[in-house]
Amino acid sequence: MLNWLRWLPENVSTYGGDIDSIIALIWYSTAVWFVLTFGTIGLFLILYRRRAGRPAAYVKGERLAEALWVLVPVVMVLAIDLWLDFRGAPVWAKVMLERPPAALSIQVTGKQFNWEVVYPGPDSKFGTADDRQFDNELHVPVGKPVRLLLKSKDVIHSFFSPHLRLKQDIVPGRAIEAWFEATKPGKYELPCAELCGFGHSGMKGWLYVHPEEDYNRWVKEQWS
Ligand SMILES: [Cu+2]
Repeated sequence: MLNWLRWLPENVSTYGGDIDSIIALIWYSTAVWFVLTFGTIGLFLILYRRRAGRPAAYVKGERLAEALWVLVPVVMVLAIDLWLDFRGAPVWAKVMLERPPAALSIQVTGKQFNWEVVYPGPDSKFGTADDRQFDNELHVPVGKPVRLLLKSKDVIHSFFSPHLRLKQDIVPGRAIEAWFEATKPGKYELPCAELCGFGHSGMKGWLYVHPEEDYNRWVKEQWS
């Protein structure tokens, strides 16, 4: 990844690179636009400052020139916007629309101020006796597409994994799907990204990405 995007947390998701390229594009175009705009303002401040012997200009208005000062930047901003849409659409499709068949489904329920993580167990069905719940711990195998069913017991929360580049709002009364495939084993933070009450800042869990063998061992331990 580009050097000056290193302030982002390490990407450990299959689609993270696509997300980062869009972040970079927005970042660059905004930075260039910022420099252009404030550069022009600064330049004009210096060029047209008050100077001894130079009388103030009496401007009656020039319709065409004034219109162009508005219309040219409008066209430029519009072009940048359309370019971002054009580049962003395939990434949106990859992350939101084209979900690969999942190796496992996990239900994550947000509540003030915890993540309740429910596994369907060996029968792969939720709501049966072999379901198991873990608070604030999400265990997954590396290199496998994982489907998340996101729910809330009370208010709006937001499931956020900076390392997976996955952030999805959770709305009470709805079950919202999300997916990811982790590329590197490790322990990663899972904060809530929607101000949800007085305990919001402490609402976080951990994502444990295991090598496949370790994950299978963990499953065996839990459902022995
Ligand atoms: Cu929350």
